[in-house]
Amino acid sequence: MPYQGVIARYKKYLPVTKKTPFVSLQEGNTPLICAPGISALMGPKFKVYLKYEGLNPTGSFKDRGMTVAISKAKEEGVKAVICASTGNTSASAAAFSAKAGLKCIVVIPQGKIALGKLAQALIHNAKVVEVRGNFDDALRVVKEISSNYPVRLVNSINPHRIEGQKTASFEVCDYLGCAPHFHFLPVGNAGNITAYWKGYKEYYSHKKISYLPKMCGFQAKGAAPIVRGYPIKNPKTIATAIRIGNPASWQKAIEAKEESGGLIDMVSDAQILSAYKFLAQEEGVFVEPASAASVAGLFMMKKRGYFKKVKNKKTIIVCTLTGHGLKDPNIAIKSIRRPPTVKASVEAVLKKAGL
Ligand code: AN7
Repeated sequence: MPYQGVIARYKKYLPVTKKTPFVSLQEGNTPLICAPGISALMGPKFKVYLKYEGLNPTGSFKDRGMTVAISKAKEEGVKAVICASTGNTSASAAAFSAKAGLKCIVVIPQGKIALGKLAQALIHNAKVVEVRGNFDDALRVVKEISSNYPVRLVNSINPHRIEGQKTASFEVCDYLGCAPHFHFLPVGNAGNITAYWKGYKEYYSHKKISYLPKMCGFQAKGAAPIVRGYPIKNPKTIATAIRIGNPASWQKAIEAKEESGGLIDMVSDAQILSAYKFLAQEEGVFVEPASAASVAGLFMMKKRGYFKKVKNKKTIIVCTLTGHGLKDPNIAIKSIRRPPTVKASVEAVLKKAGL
């Protein structure tokens, strides 16, 4: 059977029945890439893998949850869906709604959405509305609209989103043949850390894995409500995807951290950009800045001596890279020097190319 998306592959673990229409773009089945550059920095007893979610059909992990949320909406006769978004949720909701023939309304913070994501929501014909405010303001508005009008909320407060997203941990375990020892990922609204942890626990209870990983989540320093312990009124970070001051799954993220014996910490924009460049230049993997928070967090914890106590002969670490680098081309261009322009001659090009 050719691959048909996460619902077809993992339906046994998902809230679907024979009556559920599978609305799929063949999401999931993303590569778990061996990262020799990062592994070398960690030391000989460590093996680091990158779960490259940027290779989903709309370029982010959101597609895993969206296929389930939109399929269930379709099954239940819903005609329209709505979401607030820092960009990727809206791109995914717009694409799956197009496929399902649903109306899609997207509410985004004005001027704070990466270019690629806005292009996606628009070209898939979502009704895009910008609000003067941040993601948290947008979420407040769409929650209220969805409880008073016949339109289904497809943010990660919708439990079907979490159900779909947990398939990423199934894939990690199926690929490795075991669980990782540590799982690093960025945290914004905290749906993904919630979903991964749920997935790992389910695989553990089905005896597919014999131990559980420690969940290590990272917020951006200027948008780190969970780390600081209070909501952030004006969250700030270049990683616009995780520019969130009051995460919807705050409590669930704390549970994931505590139950797994992991941590939730924060990394600066400078650390994020440095990991972003490392991934592109040493591993050949282009991600959007928010995604690099997982690797930035890994580098920081290594420096702090977090792994000194680890006794395993071989420690497996997975870092989730949540979104593709092409989502936010402006950041890439801004963070590297512009290319020089020279005369169209062999000598001039050779001189500049440093050959
Ligand atoms: C690339 O699209 O919240 O902690 O509205 O796009 O599950 O929120 C995006 C979040 C990490 C954080 N990396 O995940 C949205 C949105 C990328 C993201 C996160 C997001 P959660």
